[in-house]
Amino acid sequence: MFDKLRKVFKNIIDVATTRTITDKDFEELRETLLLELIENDVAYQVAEEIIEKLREIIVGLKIRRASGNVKHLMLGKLKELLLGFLSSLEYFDLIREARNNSPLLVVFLGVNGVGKTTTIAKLGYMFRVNKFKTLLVAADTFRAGAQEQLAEHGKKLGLPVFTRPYGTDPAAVVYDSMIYAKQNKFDVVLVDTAGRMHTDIDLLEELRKIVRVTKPHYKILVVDALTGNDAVEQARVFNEKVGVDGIIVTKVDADPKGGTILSVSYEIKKPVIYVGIGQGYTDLRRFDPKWFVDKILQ
Ligand SMILES: Nc1nc2c(ncn2[C@@H]2O[C@H](COP(=O)(O)OP(=O)(O)O)[C@@H](O)[C@H]2O)c(=O)[nH]1
Ligand SMILES: [Mg+2]
Repeated sequence: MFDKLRKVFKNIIDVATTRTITDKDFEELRETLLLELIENDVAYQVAEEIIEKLREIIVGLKIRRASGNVKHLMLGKLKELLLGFLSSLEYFDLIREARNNSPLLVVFLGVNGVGKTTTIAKLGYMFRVNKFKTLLVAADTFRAGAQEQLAEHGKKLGLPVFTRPYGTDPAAVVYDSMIYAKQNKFDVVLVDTAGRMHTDIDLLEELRKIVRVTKPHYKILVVDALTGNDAVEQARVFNEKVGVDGIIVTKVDADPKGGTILSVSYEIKKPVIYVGIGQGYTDLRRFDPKWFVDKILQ
């Protein structure tokens, strides 16, 4: 996980702690550093900001004999720098929200293949473990097999799955599912929506309608860590056209880079709330900025 980005930071720490870097030296490092960050899915603007702050940290840093101290000092400052991108965003916890709203309605957005259905199943498992009565809703009434896929997870997890015939207006499906959930005293309703391309106007309109009609407590965007810039673009479009409250980044276990997490939240100023770290039901982790930054600067 994040090996490549870790290496970028390790290199810069090594350079800055073995000799004193002047402004001119830094200018020479700058281009390479920018490219390395971008190659690791760090969005351009984020990379530029990181580099500017790095300059402040390392230019003129006096290297004394006790270089261990310099290294320690630099690590602390870098940690602060990276945390600055993440910790200013207002984090929320779906478990706590489920205690405050009954039933809690959460709609998941995202393009095909990012891991949306799997993530909903993982969250269903998490809620079940925490003793919340949970309903999964198949609001993708378009793609053949979409309902069956969710139903299969429901069966394995022992969670009911609300469906309506293919072709039904997804907004009506979600609306009806909330009536059903209230009647049957569910605590949490998790809605799987159709994932086509984020450039698909019809899909975006369909999602807007779900939001307009059912007023979910949270709209969560699911993106794939491995898609880098694409994930950032998806975040921008979904946030602009539908609205996004929080982000889940999947496939982090298979991501050698690491920049996607920094970049998506920077782009839309919304927090990453969970990360997917595998294909099993327990492979979901509450996102903790400190965990992320520690992994990058290990
Ligand atoms: N390694 C890994 N694979 C994942 C993760 N989340 C989902 N996947 C896989 O991604 C693929 C697509 O998942 P799916 O939930 O069907 O995507 P959807 O089209 O967005 O609903 C499946 O093979 C999942 O097992 C994750 O966190 N890590
Ligand atoms: Mg799906």
